[in-house]
Amino acid sequence: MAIAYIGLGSNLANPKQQIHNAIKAIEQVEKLTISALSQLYFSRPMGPQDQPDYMNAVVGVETELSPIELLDTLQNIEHEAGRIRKDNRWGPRVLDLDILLYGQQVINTERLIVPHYGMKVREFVLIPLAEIAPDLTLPDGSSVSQLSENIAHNDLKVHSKLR
Ligand code: ROI
Repeated sequence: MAIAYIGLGSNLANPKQQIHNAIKAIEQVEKLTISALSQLYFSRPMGPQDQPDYMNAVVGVETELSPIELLDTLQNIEHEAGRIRKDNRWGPRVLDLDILLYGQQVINTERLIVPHYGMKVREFVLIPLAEIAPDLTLPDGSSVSQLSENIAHNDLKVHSKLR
């Protein structure tokens, strides 16, 4: 069993509903149990500014799935939500589910890079992650709370509780 953290993001097609639906979908997966759920955050787009604001959240899961099985599972959920994979990389998206961390594993393959390459500079990842796992450290030894305290908030706000 491993503990993994998943970042959720949406800025199209009713983002709040997308995040709620994604959490329900994650809960339905066998071999995957949600153990922690951040609040729902409102965030300004990182990257091109000519796109809607985002809703973001982070969940902690206990899983028997391997990292690649977890990736396949999350991509299926994105697909079900109507995500089109070839959407341009920094453009708006219906649903984005990123594996942020998988235990303390470092993975560098074509399909999967863990820890998520952008997580240390994204307030919409670090702040919800620090909310649910303040004592967590990354494989490189950096502290999630410390990273989150030192990052610009860029207008990040709690929008509502997810439960
Ligand atoms: N910006 C915000 N605020 N939240 C996201 O989830 C997000 N995801 C992305 C890019 C386009 C980098 N910008 C984002 O993929």
